[in-house]
Amino acid sequence: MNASTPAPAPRLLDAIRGPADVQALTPDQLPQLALEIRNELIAVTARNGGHIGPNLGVVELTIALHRVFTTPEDQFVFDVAHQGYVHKLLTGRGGEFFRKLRQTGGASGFLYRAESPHDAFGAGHAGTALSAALGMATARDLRGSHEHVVAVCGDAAFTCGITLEALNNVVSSTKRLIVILNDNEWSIAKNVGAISRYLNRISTNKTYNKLHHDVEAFFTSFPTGVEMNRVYHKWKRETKDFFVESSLFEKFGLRYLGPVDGHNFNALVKNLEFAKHCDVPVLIHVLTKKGKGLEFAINSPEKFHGASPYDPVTGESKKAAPGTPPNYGDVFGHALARFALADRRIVGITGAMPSGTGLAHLAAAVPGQFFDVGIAEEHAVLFAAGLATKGIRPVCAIYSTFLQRGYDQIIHDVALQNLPVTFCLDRAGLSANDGPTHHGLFDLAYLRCVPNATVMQPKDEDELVDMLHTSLQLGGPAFIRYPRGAGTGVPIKAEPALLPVGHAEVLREGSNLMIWALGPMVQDALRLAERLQAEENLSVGVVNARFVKPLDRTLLLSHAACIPLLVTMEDHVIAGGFGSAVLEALQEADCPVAVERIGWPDKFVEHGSNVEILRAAYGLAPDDIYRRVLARWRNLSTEHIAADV
Ligand SMILES: Cc1ncc(C[n+]2csc(CCOP(=O)(O)OP(=O)(O)O)c2C)c(N)n1
Repeated sequence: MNASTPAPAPRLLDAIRGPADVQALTPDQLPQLALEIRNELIAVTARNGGHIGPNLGVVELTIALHRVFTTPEDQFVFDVAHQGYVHKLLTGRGGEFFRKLRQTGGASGFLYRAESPHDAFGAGHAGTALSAALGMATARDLRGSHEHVVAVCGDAAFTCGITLEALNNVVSSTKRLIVILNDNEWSIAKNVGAISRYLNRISTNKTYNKLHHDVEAFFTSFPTGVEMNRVYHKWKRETKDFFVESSLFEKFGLRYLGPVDGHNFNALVKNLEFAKHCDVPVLIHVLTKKGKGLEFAINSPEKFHGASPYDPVTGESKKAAPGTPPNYGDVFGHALARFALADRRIVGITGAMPSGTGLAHLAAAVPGQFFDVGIAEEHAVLFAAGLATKGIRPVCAIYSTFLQRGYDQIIHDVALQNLPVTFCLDRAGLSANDGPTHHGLFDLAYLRCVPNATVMQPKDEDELVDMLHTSLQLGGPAFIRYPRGAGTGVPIKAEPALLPVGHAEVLREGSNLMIWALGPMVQDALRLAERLQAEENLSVGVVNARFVKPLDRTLLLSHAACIPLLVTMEDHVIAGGFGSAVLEALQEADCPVAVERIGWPDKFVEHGSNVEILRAAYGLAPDDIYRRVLARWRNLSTEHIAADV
């Protein structure tokens, strides 16, 4: 810049340190703030990836919320919390912290109570906002305080059972709760189900829209603020009969307002001000555009719901390095489509994740054998159980972390009746930049205690296809877990193999140590064995465990009988996982062999830039594991020598 170049005007956004700064802006500055926020969201997510579409859609809504309410005294509960980036930018989490969104040391991609006092309730899973907000509003009433509680729910949250359970309880729990229904007609894919169709009818219905405009006209003739109570009562009298009594939400006892243009500051602020003064729970139906302000995100809402890094001008995703193997999810989806074409009894079920799970391939190949049930994992599992009673072979594709929702149905409905349902758990292990709400680190612990369950994990994507094929021949429930992202690049056999259930695969013999590894840890185990052999001259064997349940006890006990140290490796928490299954089997056989268990500790693992960084942070980098195993081996050798002496 030379002396004659004018300095760029300072951004309004850079002066925002909290809600007071948002409230100090004049109304005519708000569009400029919105523009700056959108530019920041695009710049950061283009580099780091993230939930760009949902956040672009709630820029005006979030600014309006912070104009009308004052956090942290007032409290916002965002459903899923993937749309909380704008809230972060307005509550002192901009600048470098935001630029490192979803990276080690930067802002999380969701909301956390530990990250900011402005995050009243953490989330990452869908459908929790209304229940949590209702609890908070009820606590406020019990304590006699006066703050406002606002739940911000997407339209897809209303496909979740919990949201409907909360809705059923609103009126009996509190008189003061504000619910924002942020309706953009999309879940990750297009929203599904009867409620979605109902909302669509409201937002396109002329009577509702007329009502909305009349309400708007009414409001614009009155000042806001101190006058509001009088205005409200007059308005209530005059419009009593005008309320659309048939509104679903009115039937649940909530005052329905809307639909409101979610990109119009004036309309948003007026409706929020109005709701703030109501003495009944209020639902404001806000219509927004997912991806607003970014043409390609508007045109491809599914791709830009949660995008990987992209070109901010063209929208093209950053290309994977040449030769990158296909994702586990895609391999699974293609294989299932192939199996389903050959066997019409096979169907696939997703809870609102057709592309994430790979089931979109099934939907494209055989749409009649594909079901998207919305964000309704409990229903997905139970629906599968029902299908299975009639000879259908359902495959439920649900991320490891989201299957936690369907646990009772797994036990009570599927396993107890020994129904043949296959569960495919993508994202087993870390989902690094998403963080603790999305890591799939608990499934082995919660599944291997369930009678009748077969629980397995492939070492590569070809074995995943074998496992899927094998599971479809079983007479009871089967669970296949596999990690996020690319496979190992092995070729997929033309015809899948039927795996012998409960049999592990010895990949390398050894006489000093035997490593029993699960899933992607098999590759780590092979490298570890090589290195121990090369650097310490140890004879190290490797077993691809394949089945956690039933465990290959015969092979395990044969190793335990002649090898002094067994090592288990898993991408799962140590507590209750694969290593624990090994320990239990050895203990039951009274077999006193030393076992070193490698896995994640008893902690919630935060988000990080990538898996390698997080592994290093928890002492699970390959070097750490090498040192740990070697130290255990040396200790053991010393103990043996001492015992011999
Ligand atoms: C229990 C659960 N299942 C699935 C998901 C994956 N997921 C994240 S956001 C989302 C869609 C949310 O749609 P909506 O609430 O309408 O918000 P929008 O993104 O459209 O703003 C889904 C299915 C999740 N977070 N939690």
